[in-house]
Amino acid sequence: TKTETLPLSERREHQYFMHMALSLALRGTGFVSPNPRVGCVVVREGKVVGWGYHRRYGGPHAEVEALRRAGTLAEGSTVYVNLEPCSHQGKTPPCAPQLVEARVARAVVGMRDPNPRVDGRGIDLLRDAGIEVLESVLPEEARWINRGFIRRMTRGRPWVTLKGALSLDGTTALESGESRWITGPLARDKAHLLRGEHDAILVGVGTVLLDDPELTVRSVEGVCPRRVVLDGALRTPQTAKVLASGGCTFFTEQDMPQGAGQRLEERGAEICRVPRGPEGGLSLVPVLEHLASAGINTLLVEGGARVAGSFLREKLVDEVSLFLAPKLLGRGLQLGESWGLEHLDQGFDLRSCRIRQAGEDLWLEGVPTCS
Ligand code: AOF
Ligand code: ZN
Repeated sequence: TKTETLPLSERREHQYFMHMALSLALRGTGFVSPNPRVGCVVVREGKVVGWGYHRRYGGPHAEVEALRRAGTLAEGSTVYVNLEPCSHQGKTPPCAPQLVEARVARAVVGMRDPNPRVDGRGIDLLRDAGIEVLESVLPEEARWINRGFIRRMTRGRPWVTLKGALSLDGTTALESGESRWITGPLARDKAHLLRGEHDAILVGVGTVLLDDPELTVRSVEGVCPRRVVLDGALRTPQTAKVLASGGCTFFTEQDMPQGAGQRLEERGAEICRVPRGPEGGLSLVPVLEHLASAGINTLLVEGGARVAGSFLREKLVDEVSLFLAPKLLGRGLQLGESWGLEHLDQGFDLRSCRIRQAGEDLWLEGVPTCS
Protein backbone atom coordinates (compact mmCIF):
# COMPACT_ATOMS: atom_id res chain seq x y z
CA THR A 1 0.00 0.00 0.00
CA LYS A 2 1.26 3.48 -0.84
CA THR A 3 0.82 6.11 1.84
CA GLU A 4 0.46 8.96 -0.71
CA THR A 5 -2.85 7.53 -1.89
CA LEU A 6 -4.37 7.45 1.59
CA PRO A 7 -6.78 10.13 2.77
CA LEU A 8 -5.07 12.90 4.73
CA SER A 9 -6.73 12.02 8.03
CA GLU A 10 -5.53 8.44 7.81
CA ARG A 11 -2.04 9.51 6.84
CA ARG A 12 -1.95 11.87 9.82
CA GLU A 13 -3.03 9.08 12.15
CA HIS A 14 -0.24 6.84 10.89
CA GLN A 15 2.29 9.60 11.34
CA TYR A 16 1.02 10.35 14.82
CA PHE A 17 1.53 6.78 16.05
CA MET A 18 4.79 6.42 14.16
CA HIS A 19 6.08 9.50 16.00
CA MET A 20 5.19 7.70 19.19
CA ALA A 21 7.15 4.61 18.12
CA LEU A 22 10.13 6.80 17.23
CA SER A 23 10.07 8.53 20.62
CA LEU A 24 9.97 5.17 22.36
CA ALA A 25 12.87 3.97 20.22
CA LEU A 26 15.02 6.85 21.44
CA ARG A 27 14.75 5.56 24.99
CA GLY A 28 17.12 2.75 24.03
CA THR A 29 19.92 5.26 23.32
CA GLY A 30 23.19 4.09 24.85
CA PHE A 31 21.93 0.62 25.72
CA VAL A 32 21.03 -1.18 22.49
CA SER A 33 24.00 -0.64 20.22
CA PRO A 34 25.15 -2.34 18.02
CA ASN A 35 21.44 -3.04 17.51
CA PRO A 36 19.21 -0.32 16.09
CA ARG A 37 16.83 1.75 18.19
CA VAL A 38 13.33 0.42 17.75
CA GLY A 39 9.98 1.40 19.25
CA CYS A 40 6.57 -0.15 18.75
CA VAL A 41 2.96 0.85 19.43
CA VAL A 42 -0.11 -1.43 19.18
CA VAL A 43 -3.27 0.49 18.29
CA ARG A 44 -6.88 -0.63 18.27
CA GLU A 45 -9.75 1.66 17.33
CA GLY A 46 -7.51 4.68 17.70
CA LYS A 47 -6.32 3.72 21.18
CA VAL A 48 -2.88 2.55 22.27
CA VAL A 49 -3.26 -0.93 23.75
CA GLY A 50 0.41 -1.85 23.88
CA TRP A 51 3.81 -0.23 23.57
CA GLY A 52 7.43 -1.21 23.89
CA TYR A 53 10.96 -0.50 22.81
CA HIS A 54 14.22 -2.34 22.52
CA ARG A 55 15.71 -1.59 25.94
CA ARG A 56 19.09 -3.25 25.88
CA TYR A 57 21.33 -5.24 23.61
CA GLY A 58 20.41 -8.93 23.81
CA GLY A 59 17.03 -8.09 25.34
CA PRO A 60 13.57 -8.52 23.82
CA HIS A 61 12.76 -6.58 20.67
CA ALA A 62 10.31 -3.68 20.67
CA GLU A 63 7.46 -5.67 19.09
CA VAL A 64 7.71 -8.43 21.68
CA GLU A 65 7.44 -5.93 24.55
CA ALA A 66 4.49 -4.22 22.90
CA LEU A 67 2.64 -7.48 22.15
CA ARG A 68 3.18 -8.63 25.72
CA ARG A 69 1.52 -5.46 27.02
CA ALA A 70 -1.32 -5.70 24.52
CA GLY A 71 -2.10 -9.32 25.36
CA THR A 72 -5.23 -10.54 23.57
CA LEU A 73 -6.03 -6.98 22.47
CA ALA A 74 -3.35 -7.36 19.80
CA GLU A 75 -5.79 -9.35 17.69
CA GLY A 76 -7.06 -7.21 14.83
CA SER A 77 -4.82 -4.28 15.81
CA THR A 78 -2.47 -2.06 13.85
CA VAL A 79 1.16 -2.31 14.93
CA TYR A 80 3.47 0.67 14.36
CA VAL A 81 7.19 0.04 14.31
CA ASN A 82 9.98 2.28 13.01
CA LEU A 83 11.99 -0.67 11.64
CA GLU A 84 10.78 -3.71 9.75
CA PRO A 85 10.04 -6.58 12.17
CA CYS A 86 12.84 -9.12 12.01
CA SER A 87 12.58 -12.53 10.39
CA HIS A 88 15.79 -14.09 11.69
CA GLN A 89 16.79 -15.93 14.82
CA GLY A 90 19.29 -13.60 16.53
CA LYS A 91 19.84 -13.33 20.25
CA THR A 92 16.07 -13.47 20.47
CA PRO A 93 13.41 -15.26 18.37
CA PRO A 94 12.15 -13.41 15.25
CA CYS A 95 9.40 -10.81 15.69
CA ALA A 96 7.44 -11.17 12.43
CA PRO A 97 6.11 -14.68 13.21
CA GLN A 98 5.06 -13.42 16.64
CA LEU A 99 2.98 -10.67 15.03
CA VAL A 100 1.35 -13.34 12.87
CA GLU A 101 0.66 -15.49 15.88
CA ALA A 102 -0.89 -12.53 17.73
CA ARG A 103 -3.21 -12.13 14.70
CA VAL A 104 -2.57 -8.44 14.19
CA ALA A 105 -4.42 -7.02 11.19
CA ARG A 106 -1.92 -4.49 9.94
CA ALA A 107 1.70 -3.43 10.36
CA VAL A 108 2.89 0.11 9.66
CA VAL A 109 6.64 0.20 9.15
CA GLY A 110 9.03 3.16 9.03
CA MET A 111 11.75 1.52 6.96
CA ARG A 112 13.12 -1.84 5.88
CA ASP A 113 15.80 -3.44 8.03
CA PRO A 114 19.15 -3.04 6.20
CA ASN A 115 20.50 -6.06 8.09
CA PRO A 116 21.17 -8.55 5.25
CA ARG A 117 19.66 -11.27 7.42
CA VAL A 118 16.31 -9.44 7.30
CA ASP A 119 16.20 -7.02 4.31
CA GLY A 120 12.53 -7.33 3.40
CA ARG A 121 12.02 -10.89 4.61
CA GLY A 122 10.16 -9.72 7.72
CA ILE A 123 7.70 -7.76 5.57
CA ASP A 124 7.29 -10.65 3.11
CA LEU A 125 6.57 -13.00 5.98
CA LEU A 126 3.83 -10.69 7.28
CA ARG A 127 2.26 -10.23 3.82
CA ASP A 128 2.35 -13.97 3.13
CA ALA A 129 0.42 -14.47 6.34
CA GLY A 130 -2.27 -12.07 5.15
CA ILE A 131 -1.25 -9.09 7.29
CA GLU A 132 -1.56 -5.75 5.53
CA VAL A 133 1.79 -3.91 5.54
CA LEU A 134 2.13 -0.19 5.02
CA GLU A 135 5.72 0.83 4.39
CA SER A 136 7.65 4.10 4.55
CA VAL A 137 5.70 6.07 7.12
CA LEU A 138 8.05 8.86 8.31
CA PRO A 139 10.95 7.20 6.50
CA GLU A 140 13.36 10.14 6.91
CA GLU A 141 12.87 10.13 10.66
CA ALA A 142 13.22 6.35 10.79
CA ARG A 143 16.47 6.50 8.81
CA TRP A 144 17.80 9.38 10.86
CA ILE A 145 17.48 7.74 14.28
CA ASN A 146 19.23 4.63 13.00
CA ARG A 147 21.71 6.36 10.67
CA GLY A 148 24.62 4.69 12.47
CA PHE A 149 23.17 1.20 12.25
CA ILE A 150 22.33 1.74 8.57
CA ARG A 151 25.84 3.05 7.81
CA ARG A 152 27.45 0.05 9.49
CA MET A 153 25.13 -2.46 7.79
CA THR A 154 25.37 -0.98 4.30
CA ARG A 155 28.92 0.41 4.22
CA GLY A 156 30.78 -1.43 6.97
CA ARG A 157 31.66 1.90 8.63
CA PRO A 158 30.23 3.90 11.50
CA TRP A 159 28.39 7.19 11.03
CA VAL A 160 30.97 9.90 11.78
CA THR A 161 30.06 13.11 13.57
CA LEU A 162 32.71 15.79 13.78
CA LYS A 163 32.40 17.91 16.89
CA GLY A 164 34.19 21.21 17.28
CA ALA A 165 34.28 24.19 19.58
CA LEU A 166 35.50 27.34 17.90
CA SER A 167 35.57 31.08 18.02
CA LEU A 168 33.68 33.10 15.41
CA ASP A 169 36.92 33.50 13.50
CA GLY A 170 37.35 29.73 13.32
CA THR A 171 40.04 29.22 15.92
CA THR A 172 39.73 25.99 17.85
CA ALA A 173 42.95 26.32 19.89
CA LEU A 174 45.75 28.85 20.25
CA GLU A 175 49.09 28.05 18.68
CA SER A 176 50.28 26.97 22.12
CA GLY A 177 47.52 24.36 22.04
CA GLU A 178 45.52 26.14 24.75
CA SER A 179 41.81 25.54 24.16
CA ARG A 180 40.13 25.38 27.55
CA TRP A 181 37.60 26.74 27.40
CA ILE A 182 36.42 28.37 24.23
CA THR A 183 32.73 27.65 24.77
CA GLY A 184 30.64 28.13 27.90
CA PRO A 185 29.38 25.55 30.40
CA LEU A 186 26.03 24.98 28.71
CA ALA A 187 27.65 24.18 25.38
CA ARG A 188 29.99 21.81 27.17
CA ASP A 189 27.01 20.02 28.73
CA LYS A 190 25.50 19.69 25.27
CA ALA A 191 28.77 18.19 24.07
CA HIS A 192 28.50 15.62 26.86
CA LEU A 193 24.98 14.76 25.73
CA LEU A 194 26.42 14.27 22.26
CA ARG A 195 28.97 11.83 23.68
CA GLY A 196 26.19 9.80 25.28
CA GLU A 197 24.50 9.52 21.88
CA HIS A 198 27.52 7.93 20.23
CA ASP A 199 29.04 4.48 20.56
CA ALA A 200 32.63 5.73 20.50
CA ILE A 201 34.63 8.97 20.78
CA LEU A 202 37.85 9.44 18.85
CA VAL A 203 40.75 11.83 19.49
CA GLY A 204 44.34 12.10 18.31
CA VAL A 205 47.30 11.52 20.60
CA GLY A 206 48.06 15.26 20.50
CA THR A 207 44.83 15.93 22.38
CA VAL A 208 45.64 13.19 24.90
CA LEU A 209 49.10 14.65 25.57
CA LEU A 210 47.92 18.24 25.73
CA ASP A 211 44.54 18.11 27.45
CA ASP A 212 44.58 14.69 29.13
CA PRO A 213 40.80 14.34 28.59
CA GLU A 214 38.71 11.67 30.31
CA LEU A 215 36.33 11.38 27.34
CA THR A 216 33.50 10.30 29.60
CA VAL A 217 29.93 11.57 29.93
CA ARG A 218 29.72 13.91 32.89
CA SER A 219 27.25 16.43 34.29
CA VAL A 220 24.45 14.98 32.14
CA GLU A 221 22.86 11.54 31.94
CA GLY A 222 24.24 9.16 29.37
CA VAL A 223 26.23 6.01 28.84
CA CYS A 224 29.99 6.45 28.35
CA PRO A 225 31.05 5.58 24.83
CA ARG A 226 34.13 3.58 23.93
CA ARG A 227 37.25 5.76 23.81
CA VAL A 228 39.44 5.62 20.70
CA VAL A 229 42.86 7.23 20.29
CA LEU A 230 44.85 7.59 17.06
CA ASP A 231 48.38 7.14 18.37
CA GLY A 232 50.80 6.27 15.55
CA ALA A 233 53.85 5.98 17.80
CA LEU A 234 52.07 4.91 21.02
CA ARG A 235 53.06 8.01 22.95
CA THR A 236 50.11 7.89 25.37
CA PRO A 237 51.45 7.65 28.93
CA GLN A 238 50.18 4.95 31.25
CA THR A 239 48.79 7.66 33.51
CA ALA A 240 46.52 9.16 30.83
CA LYS A 241 42.96 9.71 32.03
CA VAL A 242 41.49 8.08 28.90
CA LEU A 243 42.74 4.79 30.36
CA ALA A 244 40.98 5.29 33.68
CA SER A 245 37.76 3.44 33.03
CA GLY A 246 38.99 0.71 30.66
CA GLY A 247 37.45 0.20 27.23
CA CYS A 248 39.99 2.23 25.27
CA THR A 249 41.16 1.34 21.76
CA PHE A 250 44.48 2.63 20.39
CA PHE A 251 45.22 2.65 16.70
CA THR A 252 48.89 2.60 15.91
CA GLU A 253 50.99 2.09 12.82
CA GLN A 254 51.32 -1.30 11.28
CA ASP A 255 54.99 -1.93 11.99
CA MET A 256 55.05 -1.01 15.65
CA PRO A 257 57.15 -3.72 17.30
CA GLN A 258 55.32 -6.53 19.02
CA GLY A 259 54.77 -5.70 22.67
CA ALA A 260 55.07 -1.94 22.07
CA GLY A 261 51.63 -1.35 23.52
CA GLN A 262 52.02 -3.62 26.49
CA ARG A 263 51.92 -0.82 29.08
CA LEU A 264 48.59 0.27 27.62
CA GLU A 265 47.25 -3.26 27.37
CA GLU A 266 48.04 -3.71 31.04
CA ARG A 267 45.62 -0.87 31.63
CA GLY A 268 42.88 -2.71 29.74
CA ALA A 269 43.45 -1.05 26.38
CA GLU A 270 43.16 -2.73 23.00
CA ILE A 271 45.90 -2.06 20.41
CA CYS A 272 45.10 -2.19 16.68
CA ARG A 273 47.59 -1.79 13.91
CA VAL A 274 46.72 0.01 10.67
CA PRO A 275 48.81 1.23 7.71
CA ARG A 276 49.80 4.86 7.25
CA GLY A 277 48.12 6.84 4.49
CA PRO A 278 49.84 8.96 1.80
CA GLU A 279 49.69 12.05 4.04
CA GLY A 280 51.67 10.32 6.76
CA GLY A 281 48.82 9.95 9.24
CA LEU A 282 47.14 6.65 10.06
CA SER A 283 44.79 5.44 7.32
CA LEU A 284 41.32 6.28 8.49
CA VAL A 285 39.26 3.85 6.43
CA PRO A 286 40.78 0.75 8.10
CA VAL A 287 40.22 2.48 11.45
CA LEU A 288 36.53 2.95 10.64
CA GLU A 289 36.19 -0.58 9.30
CA HIS A 290 37.71 -2.01 12.43
CA LEU A 291 35.36 0.01 14.63
CA ALA A 292 32.33 -1.08 12.61
CA SER A 293 33.35 -4.71 12.86
CA ALA A 294 33.52 -4.19 16.62
CA GLY A 295 29.88 -3.04 16.55
CA ILE A 296 30.41 0.72 16.62
CA ASN A 297 27.50 2.35 14.78
CA THR A 298 28.28 5.97 15.59
CA LEU A 299 31.61 7.71 16.11
CA LEU A 300 32.14 11.19 17.52
CA VAL A 301 35.40 12.76 16.36
CA GLU A 302 36.39 15.23 19.04
CA GLY A 303 39.77 16.48 18.07
CA GLY A 304 42.17 17.87 17.73
CA ALA A 305 42.39 20.14 14.76
CA ARG A 306 44.67 17.85 12.74
CA VAL A 307 42.49 14.78 13.22
CA ALA A 308 39.47 16.85 12.18
CA GLY A 309 41.40 17.99 9.11
CA SER A 310 42.19 14.40 8.12
CA PHE A 311 38.57 13.31 8.39
CA LEU A 312 37.50 16.32 6.32
CA ARG A 313 40.20 15.78 3.71
CA GLU A 314 39.23 12.14 3.29
CA LYS A 315 35.52 13.09 3.12
CA LEU A 316 34.72 10.77 6.00
CA VAL A 317 32.53 13.22 7.91
CA ASP A 318 28.81 12.43 7.84
CA GLU A 319 27.65 15.16 10.19
CA VAL A 320 29.09 18.12 12.04
CA SER A 321 28.17 19.54 15.41
CA LEU A 322 29.89 22.85 15.94
CA PHE A 323 29.78 25.12 18.93
CA LEU A 324 30.58 28.70 17.99
CA ALA A 325 31.60 30.97 20.84
CA PRO A 326 30.90 34.71 20.44
CA LYS A 327 34.64 35.42 20.63
CA LEU A 328 37.41 36.42 18.30
CA LEU A 329 40.67 34.68 19.08
CA GLY A 330 42.80 35.57 16.09
CA ARG A 331 45.37 33.26 14.66
CA GLY A 332 45.60 29.76 16.06
CA LEU A 333 44.68 26.26 15.05
CA GLN A 334 41.69 26.06 12.73
CA LEU A 335 39.11 23.29 12.91
CA GLY A 336 40.35 21.65 9.71
CA GLU A 337 44.05 22.37 10.33
CA SER A 338 46.13 20.69 7.61
CA TRP A 339 43.14 20.50 5.27
CA GLY A 340 43.73 22.89 2.36
CA LEU A 341 41.63 23.47 -0.74
CA GLU A 342 42.50 24.89 -4.13
CA HIS A 343 38.99 25.90 -5.11
CA LEU A 344 35.90 27.02 -3.28
CA ASP A 345 33.77 24.30 -4.84
CA GLN A 346 35.86 21.67 -3.03
CA GLY A 347 34.51 23.01 0.25
CA PHE A 348 32.30 21.21 2.66
CA ASP A 349 28.72 22.49 2.27
CA LEU A 350 26.19 21.74 4.94
CA ARG A 351 22.53 21.10 4.43
CA SER A 352 19.68 20.51 6.87
CA CYS A 353 21.44 22.85 9.25
CA ARG A 354 19.98 23.16 12.66
CA ILE A 355 21.05 26.23 14.57
CA ARG A 356 20.32 26.59 18.23
CA GLN A 357 21.71 28.54 21.11
CA ALA A 358 23.54 26.90 24.02
CA GLY A 359 23.99 29.63 26.62
CA GLU A 360 26.03 32.34 24.92
CA ASP A 361 27.22 29.99 22.20
CA LEU A 362 25.73 29.03 18.87
CA TRP A 363 25.25 25.35 18.19
CA LEU A 364 25.18 24.41 14.54
CA GLU A 365 24.50 20.90 13.30
CA GLY A 366 24.39 19.78 9.69
CA VAL A 367 25.27 17.11 7.19
CA PRO A 368 27.47 17.60 4.12
CA THR A 369 25.61 17.85 0.82
CA CYS A 370 27.29 14.68 -0.44
CA SER A 371 26.43 12.43 2.54
C1 AOF B 1 13.16 -5.85 15.41
N1 AOF B 1 12.84 -5.23 16.56
O1 AOF B 1 13.40 -4.11 18.41
C2 AOF B 1 15.12 -4.70 16.94
C3 AOF B 1 15.43 -5.32 15.70
O2 AOF B 1 20.36 -10.44 18.10
P1 AOF B 1 18.98 -9.87 18.13
O3 AOF B 1 17.92 -10.92 18.24
O4 AOF B 1 18.79 -8.78 19.15
O5 AOF B 1 18.72 -9.22 16.67
C4 AOF B 1 19.36 -8.04 16.29
C5 AOF B 1 18.94 -7.64 14.91
O6 AOF B 1 17.52 -7.51 14.86
C6 AOF B 1 19.49 -6.28 14.48
O7 AOF B 1 20.70 -6.40 13.80
C7 AOF B 1 18.39 -5.77 13.56
O8 AOF B 1 18.48 -6.33 12.27
C8 AOF B 1 17.15 -6.31 14.23
N2 AOF B 1 16.69 -5.36 15.27
N3 AOF B 1 14.43 -5.85 14.96
O9 AOF B 1 12.30 -6.45 14.77
C9 AOF B 1 13.74 -4.65 17.35
N4 AOF B 1 16.07 -4.15 17.73
ZN1 ZN C 1 12.78 -8.46 16.08
